[in-house]
Amino acid sequence: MTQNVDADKTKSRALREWIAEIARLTTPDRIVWCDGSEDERRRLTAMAVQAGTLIPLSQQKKPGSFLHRSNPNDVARTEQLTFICTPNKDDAGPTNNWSPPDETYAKLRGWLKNSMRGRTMYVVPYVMGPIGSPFSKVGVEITDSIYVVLNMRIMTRMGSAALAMLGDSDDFCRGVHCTLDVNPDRRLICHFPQDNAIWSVGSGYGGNALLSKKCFALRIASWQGRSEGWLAEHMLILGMRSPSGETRYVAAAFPSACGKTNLAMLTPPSDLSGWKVFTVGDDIAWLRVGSDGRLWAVNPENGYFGVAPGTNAHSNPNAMAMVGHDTIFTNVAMTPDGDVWWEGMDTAPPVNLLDWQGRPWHQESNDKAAHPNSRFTTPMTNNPALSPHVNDPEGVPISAIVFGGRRATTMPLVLESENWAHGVYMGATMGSETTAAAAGAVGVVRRDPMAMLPFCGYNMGDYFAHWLKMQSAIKHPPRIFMVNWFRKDRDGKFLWPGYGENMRVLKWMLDRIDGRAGATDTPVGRVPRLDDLDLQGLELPGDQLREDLAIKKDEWSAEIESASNFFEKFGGTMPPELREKHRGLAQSLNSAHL
Ligand code: SAT
Ligand code: MN
Repeated sequence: MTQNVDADKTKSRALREWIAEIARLTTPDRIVWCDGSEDERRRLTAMAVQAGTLIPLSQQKKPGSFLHRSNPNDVARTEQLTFICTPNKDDAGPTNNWSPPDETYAKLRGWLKNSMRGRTMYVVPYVMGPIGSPFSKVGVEITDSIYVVLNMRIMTRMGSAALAMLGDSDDFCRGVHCTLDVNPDRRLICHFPQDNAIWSVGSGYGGNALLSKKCFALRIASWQGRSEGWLAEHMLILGMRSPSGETRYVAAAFPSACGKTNLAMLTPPSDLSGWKVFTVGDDIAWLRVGSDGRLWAVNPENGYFGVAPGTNAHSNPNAMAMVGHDTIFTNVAMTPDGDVWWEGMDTAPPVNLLDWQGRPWHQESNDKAAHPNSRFTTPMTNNPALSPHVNDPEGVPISAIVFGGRRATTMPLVLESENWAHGVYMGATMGSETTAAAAGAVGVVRRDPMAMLPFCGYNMGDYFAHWLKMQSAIKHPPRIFMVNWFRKDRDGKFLWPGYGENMRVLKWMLDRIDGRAGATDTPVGRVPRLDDLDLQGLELPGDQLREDLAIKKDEWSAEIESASNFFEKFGGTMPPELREKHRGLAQSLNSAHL
């Protein structure tokens, strides 16, 4: 057993002491510091293959790629087991699970005692944000999972660069991850924002185990953002280059598994010739006010952890290209010739398919071949649409913020806010039908403010106040919009074709900002009229689009009622400005003739 930490690994005494402390607790057989090198990747991959953690795919069909099958009890984030641990319960707020730090540490220490005996403890230093950016932050994840190390290597800027950035500082996010025996009874994901620390136990899956992602870059970072005056958001960032060569940037928040990755790397329809979309990020944005008074965004991540099912040459051709090599697939189905398959791939399922658990699968089977939350982990450099500005230290300037959800009714295709406060209200009241990204029922509408309900590391009432307060710091605020690609007609058919055609909606937003496109006022915001949208070459019956843009009084009355109930939860922490906005909207809706 090795417990002495090589002094030559890091200049940070705080890091050495912390590693030694966790090693004393977990008593691993050995400690391995990850350097992020290609050689290390090869070595760890070979070990993972040997252990059966990774299954090599056909090197002709998917060069450099592997399949991982997770424990069937461990296939999505577990929100009921995710906790914010602050001394004061109110700091976590009514929408987070809370537990007191001392008790929680004691319980976790009990579980972790000698937990890495016979195992290797990997020390994974990583940077969130571009190397060399003053806005980037260092994290270190201790883990006993090679799968986690190999994923972290794709998802973050991992290894020596992070130790170089840390130097002798003690300012890093301390992440302890131990898979234990993947037993749901001993599974907890705990955040200690005051200690800049995360302890995740008993799960090896995605957002539960890759601590850089939801745990650090959203829950802990949102806490830091509040005290440091910036925003950590569950948003994609995309650039749109117009035919005249100008690029504008949009940040957009949607709940997990609502097509953020597809939107972030959208291919514009050929009718909108000369337009091109570039991806800056597909999941998380750190937003700060620049010296020019605009809002600037960086993507803290280095790769994509995208939902596989539904990804195909039509929904996301760029994603299909990027997962063609050097990708780790989790819980997808495998073909007999060593390729991958999932529902919605647009090719018939091959015979002799193995399902996500490695069992023979037949077309008559009622079960899905790929798990609905099966994923690909791909480096962002694989993305043909990657923005050339993804590593810019200051980020990219944001012209528009978009909030969106998955709603079968009520929400029009697009809605423009009157001003920042109204936009914050739109975000705060956003709702969406639940998806497979989190364990639990699928398809139920829940309020998911700014798509941050599962990811805000503090009281959401205070979070709304922080959003409102940001306005005074942003001299040139982005315009805020709401979108819904998922509205359905009476027969349950989608009213809008979605995917690449969503470009038409984004284009309308830019045209609005530049004063080139019209809109009509409704009591709940501005919507385009049919001829305000660029519909060139799109075959869509006018009535269908009108239905998609309609604001219906009965639906909105129900919406406002349900938002009231949600607001009630927050009691005194709900900013009066939002309550006021809410009352105003309810009144104008009441007196409107729609
Ligand atoms: O499992 S993750 O949290 O990383 C993915 C998601 O929910 O968006
Ligand atoms: Mn997400």
